[in-house]
Amino acid sequence: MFTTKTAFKRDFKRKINSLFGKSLEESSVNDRYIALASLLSEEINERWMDTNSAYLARETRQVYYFSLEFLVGQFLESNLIYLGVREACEQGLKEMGLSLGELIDAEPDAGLGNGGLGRLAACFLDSLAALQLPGHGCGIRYKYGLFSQKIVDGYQVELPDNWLRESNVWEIRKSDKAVMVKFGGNIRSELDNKGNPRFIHENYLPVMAVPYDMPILGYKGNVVNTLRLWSAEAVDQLFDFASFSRGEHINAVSNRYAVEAISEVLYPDDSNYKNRQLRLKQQYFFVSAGLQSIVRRYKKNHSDLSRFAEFICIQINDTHPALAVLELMRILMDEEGFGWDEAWEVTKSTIAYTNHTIMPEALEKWPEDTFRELLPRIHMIADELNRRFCAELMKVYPQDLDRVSRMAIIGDGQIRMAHLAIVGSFSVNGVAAVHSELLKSVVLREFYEYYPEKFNNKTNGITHRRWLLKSNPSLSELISENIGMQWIRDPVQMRFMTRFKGDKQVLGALGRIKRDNKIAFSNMLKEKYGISADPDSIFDFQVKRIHAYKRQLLNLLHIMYLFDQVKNGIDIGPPRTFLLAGKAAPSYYYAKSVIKLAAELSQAIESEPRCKGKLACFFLENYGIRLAEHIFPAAEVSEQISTASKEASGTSNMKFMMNGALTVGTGDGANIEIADLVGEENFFRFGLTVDEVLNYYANGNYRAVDVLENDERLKRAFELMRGGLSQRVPVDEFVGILRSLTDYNDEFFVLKDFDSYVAVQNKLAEAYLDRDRWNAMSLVNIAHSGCFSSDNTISQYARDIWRLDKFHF
Ligand code: 26Q
Repeated sequence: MFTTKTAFKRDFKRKINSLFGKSLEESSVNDRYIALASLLSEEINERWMDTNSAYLARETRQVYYFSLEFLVGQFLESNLIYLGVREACEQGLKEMGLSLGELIDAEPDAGLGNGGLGRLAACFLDSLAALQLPGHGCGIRYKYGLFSQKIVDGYQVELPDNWLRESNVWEIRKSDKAVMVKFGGNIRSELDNKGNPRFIHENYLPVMAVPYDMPILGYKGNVVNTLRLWSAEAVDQLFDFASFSRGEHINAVSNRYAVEAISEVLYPDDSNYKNRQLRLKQQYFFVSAGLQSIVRRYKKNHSDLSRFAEFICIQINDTHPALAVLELMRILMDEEGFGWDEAWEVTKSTIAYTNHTIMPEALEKWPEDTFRELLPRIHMIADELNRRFCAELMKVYPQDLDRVSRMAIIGDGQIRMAHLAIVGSFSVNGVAAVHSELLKSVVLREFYEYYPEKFNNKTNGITHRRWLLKSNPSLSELISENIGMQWIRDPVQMRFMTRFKGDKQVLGALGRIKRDNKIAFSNMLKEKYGISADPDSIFDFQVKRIHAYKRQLLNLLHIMYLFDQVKNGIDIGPPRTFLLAGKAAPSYYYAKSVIKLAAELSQAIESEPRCKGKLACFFLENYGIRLAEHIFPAAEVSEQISTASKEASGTSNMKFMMNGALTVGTGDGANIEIADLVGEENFFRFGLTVDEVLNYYANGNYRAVDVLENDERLKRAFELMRGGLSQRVPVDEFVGILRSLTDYNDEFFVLKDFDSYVAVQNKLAEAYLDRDRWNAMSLVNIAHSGCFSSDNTISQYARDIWRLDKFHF
């Protein structure tokens, strides 16, 4: 592998010639991107093979992270950094008159996730490899990732994300490792020669699961783990030659389409369960394929499947892969001849479950009928498991049949996936301290009482390599200059930066870096979106999925208030630019309306001359990993304003903090841990606490209209929303939003928290005037952010749940 720029230039030109039959001059930007990525792949693939054979030879315990989402984004630049050749490439390309940045930009984003949960899976893979731990991902190779978002006339329009159009250089198709997944049909039972029943699956629809493996390279190490993504393909018999010959071309291929639809597209819903049969097919498809391939690999060098849990651990990312419990039972019993008890022992010692939500509407429940029809054998196993579990509960709570039916796996004609996941696993964790406590005391209380030993907390984290080292090189440099480079391996050492919180020089440098990043961001906005954002204003961001509980509306209400102040000639302090971004689920009407409101407010402010140089607000189109990497380095304020108790953890809060933004936040999710670390004086906290929110829900004594009646600022904002923003907008455009606040009594306490939100925003504006003080606060946040590196999170999973050892070559 090249290490000098001269060697690089030679290899690069050869690669272009051999791949495309073109000279360097004739090649396109995309050709060059592919050539560079292929060069890296050659090196990565060697290390990959070495890692795999070492794992196999040493029978290392392996973890598999099962997830329906992996929001991995781009790989080229990280891989360059991790291999230690970024400089050589950049210089070499420069000498050939080419820009590395242009090639990096040419890589499509792998947007195979909705938001937090999918990105978490990606950060975890990065940390596993960096820490040299044997952990791999298992998911679906969606042909289309999360839709790309256009804003047309203020409305969200969804376009397909065809990320595979130009081929994916990092993946390798492994046809020889394909497995069969069976849907539908019926189950016949017969007695084997010992008189035990055997179950035979007949008349099923076979679906071929073909794995595509992507290498996950560790930071400057030799470990390369695997992200295995499954693609659904029809078996050849499905092509109906008879129909085709009769000229019924559509019929002939329709079965094939029905099968391939399974891995066609990622469902764009988050935090809201919807009963969609294809979604259940996706879940079973990848869980079955993943487990079959793990069992097959296991049998290569183990004869005794009863020791499976000693060597294999499966972490399921929310309940989406919870069918793993039933599928592992099926494989062990039907294919490996285990009895129930023996199979159950193995299954529940192999699987661990992470919960990511407490919103009841997000809990997955599948109608039993759908289940029975689509997965007849899996349904039988679920039924038997439920029968046994209920019998067990009856013994413990003989007087409380209600409790037994509340805790049952199957009830009201539905399969409750969370109950299945808890019963079938040895560990249940939440994703931030407060969230894990709420699971124990409220959402899953009865399960906690029954299985206290299973419950634990693992606060989320983010990979500091992508979210700081790669995306904010100048801040990384400043840290290294002051405390050395050890923090890259051991991010908690970023704490040493607190030494400089009184150092004018370091604080000045920090301020200049932020300013430069803001200018770079403004330039990008101008070029790509035609938006002018003033780098002399406070850059305040709220970027995340649009959801009522995340309260983008609260942010907008405050901006409307400032808008009004400015129009009335009242000073609002330092100039401010509010930037919002995020996608709405296509069928989530309310969320789409919030986007329209942001867009209309933005327009209204832009067309108001008095706002110039004082106030601006923009909604940025198509939030995703790529845009996020530009946003965090330029951010000064991070809006984390969910209704207390609703956000399980949040992870953008950590990314902002790591890049020196100060948080305006409620006491929710990981915000609480952030505030604890940096201290209240370095955090802008506001709003109802978790206990207050829960009390209001319990007592039903909140009256939203009373709050509205007594607040002139809110009344003015309501007028703006009732046609006051623009003549073009019909007066009832935002009626859904307004009704949610009044007629539906403001479920998320937007009006209730408005006053304390405005107060904390005023405090923030005041604090910004003292720049040394502000930079010191920013520095303290950066210094403590190392605690939220996913390296820490993964070390805790590895120690407490997976019992993994670091792998030594
Ligand atoms: C379920 C059934 C049917 C269709 C879709 C879904 C579905 C899909 C995605 C349900 C939920 C999701 C995603 C949830 C999610 O991203 N949750 C976030 O997880 C983060 C990582 O733990 C937390 O930081 C966030 O607080 C949490 O909202």
